[in-house]
Amino acid sequence: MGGTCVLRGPSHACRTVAGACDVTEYCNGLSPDCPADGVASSSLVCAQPPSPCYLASYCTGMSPNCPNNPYAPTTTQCGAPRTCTNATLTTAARCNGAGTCVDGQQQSCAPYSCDTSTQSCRTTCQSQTDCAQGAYCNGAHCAPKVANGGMCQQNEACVSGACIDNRCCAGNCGQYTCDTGGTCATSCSPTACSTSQCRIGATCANDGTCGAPLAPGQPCQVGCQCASGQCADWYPDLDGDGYTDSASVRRCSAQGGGPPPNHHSGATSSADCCDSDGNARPFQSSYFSTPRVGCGGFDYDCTSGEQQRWTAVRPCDNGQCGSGGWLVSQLQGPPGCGVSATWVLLCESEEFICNPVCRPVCLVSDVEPRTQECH
Ligand SMILES: [Ca+2]
Ligand SMILES: [Ca+2]
Repeated sequence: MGGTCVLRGPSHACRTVAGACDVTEYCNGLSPDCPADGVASSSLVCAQPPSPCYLASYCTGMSPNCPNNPYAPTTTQCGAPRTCTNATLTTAARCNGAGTCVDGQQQSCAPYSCDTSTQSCRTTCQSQTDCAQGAYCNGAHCAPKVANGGMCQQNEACVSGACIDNRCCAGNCGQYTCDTGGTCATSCSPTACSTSQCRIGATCANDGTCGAPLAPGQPCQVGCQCASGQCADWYPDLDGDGYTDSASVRRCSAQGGGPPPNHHSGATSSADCCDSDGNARPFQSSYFSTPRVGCGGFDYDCTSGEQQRWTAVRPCDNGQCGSGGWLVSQLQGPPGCGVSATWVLLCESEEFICNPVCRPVCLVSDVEPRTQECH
């Protein structure tokens, strides 16, 4: 049976695909032969990257086979991104150039801290928190903190947090200086007259402690201890009664060199016997019923003895009628200084008793409580 062959058209694939980069050839309806074998162009992606550290694979334009996926370069970020916490920067995970993702490395930002807004290490500072622990912001740059004994200009510069007169110190020295080892002095020598133990502006008191310069009237040994700059012998009249002790004392002078308050430049002719009670003084004529303030005793007139104001006794017996006197026996005597007893204002006779001789019977008719006064 004869027949007529018809050439196949473009709807008929005439060669099977042999690879990812092969293309299908179709009959063209003009020739009985399948067109020449062709391959895909080099712009065709033939394999997607199997993991982040590989690149897409492109056809070569010459082979029907898809080449292996190339490795992503080492600049490729693949896993956890870069982070910065406190002062530790963790770099982003990156490809190793051989298809493997490698975790990021940790780096210290010290002496700076992390800038969390950019997840990076700071390179300048504006405040102390811009620096890592153990560093401080010096101008615009972080620097390591200084150990005790080192030089400093601010407290933040010191490990201890205490910059004393430009030296880092173990603590706040108060009025004391800090030595080259960073230790605070704890005592001073009153006559040293230097700032080696007391800080500038402070002076050393007689008890070996540093403090504010001594006020006029405070005990001193040398002028450098005193606010006035002068220490001299003065005679104290602390109670202000006009009489001073016969012995002088070393005291800080007033500003300008004069005597401090309640002191005189020379002893008075009669020495005060109790300079803490203005009522106790030479030639005191009054009597007192309470002991001297600060001194005790009742020698208010500085005569080295306590003289009683009221010495009369009036027992109101044995015929001793009359007025004025302590209601005590002759043997008992008047009460001592400051002691209270009964004072007879009047005892009088209303009758006589005769056995064997006649004498009046005295009766107490008026008394009052009274306290013995002395001076
Ligand atoms: Ca006095
Ligand atoms: Ca006296």
